[in-house]
Amino acid sequence: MNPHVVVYKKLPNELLAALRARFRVTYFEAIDETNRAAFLEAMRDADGLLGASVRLDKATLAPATRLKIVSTISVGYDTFDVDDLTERGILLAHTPGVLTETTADTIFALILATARRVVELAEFIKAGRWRHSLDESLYGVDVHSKTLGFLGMGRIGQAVARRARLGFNMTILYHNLQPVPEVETAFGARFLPLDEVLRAADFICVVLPLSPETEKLVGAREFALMRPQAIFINGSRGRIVDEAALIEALQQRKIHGAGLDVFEREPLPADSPLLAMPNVVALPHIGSATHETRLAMARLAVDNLIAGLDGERPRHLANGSVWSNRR
Ligand code: 8YV
Repeated sequence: MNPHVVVYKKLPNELLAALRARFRVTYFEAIDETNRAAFLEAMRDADGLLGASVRLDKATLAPATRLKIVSTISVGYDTFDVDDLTERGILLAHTPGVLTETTADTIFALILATARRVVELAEFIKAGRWRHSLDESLYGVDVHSKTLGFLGMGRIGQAVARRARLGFNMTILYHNLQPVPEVETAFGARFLPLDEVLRAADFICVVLPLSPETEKLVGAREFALMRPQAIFINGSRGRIVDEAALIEALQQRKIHGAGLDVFEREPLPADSPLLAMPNVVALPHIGSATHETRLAMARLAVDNLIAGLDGERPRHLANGSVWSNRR
């Protein structure tokens, strides 16, 4: 019998057809309270899973006793218990690389939009309030030639640093697990302790994966170290930030503003104080959300899944030791 694949995120028709030509496919365009029970039932005899944005922890996947590979349409894999999948010998494939530039574009859009009050002033015109030339009460702050401090310096951080240095002549500071010589050579970036980056930067940009080590990394202590004119940018995972501390820092004007594409809870509740602050630009996790990039991610995730079920090594594994141990 053909392997059983459960898909839990909407796929382009061409990719769904490619899966159906090879496997028995149970297809869900998205998971919600109306179909979650059916999804969990279908997983019980799944050989492969393909999707994104649904938390599939150890307890949820325990009944999936036939599972050989999980292929997530995302670079992040914090929605899984990687240690459990590894212990069970289940491959976890993901989609790094194809979304790097698009996500870096989103992050730089947040930097510009927050600094120059783009959303607030666009609404200003729409509300018919533009009646004379602007005075300083509506001025933004410059981005060019300012100092951008990174928390993290992986693929996406390096792509943002390239935009900042080569496009906007910004000074690059960063804190990371280890120094990244290529960004120091290419962009004059300086590796510093976390607190020094927070103290010195005009913009602080979080580009870290979510892990037990990074969860709540940025809280009240860290916001207190930032400059009052600092703008905080998060384009990675909301739970890296203590969101209550961020709200308090903004309300007490300990920082100047925030550009956020991710939140502790997603979707962000409509009554979040963040949505009532004019100095906050909030986006609904659009990091990689372009037609071109989401298609490329889906294609890569399907290729990873097919490889894993065909007994070949998927291109991008989050737990490569599972493959190595099989050899
Ligand atoms: C989307 C992301 O959340 O790739 C990631 O880790 O956060 C974003 O690209 C993901 O693609 C799920 O739709």
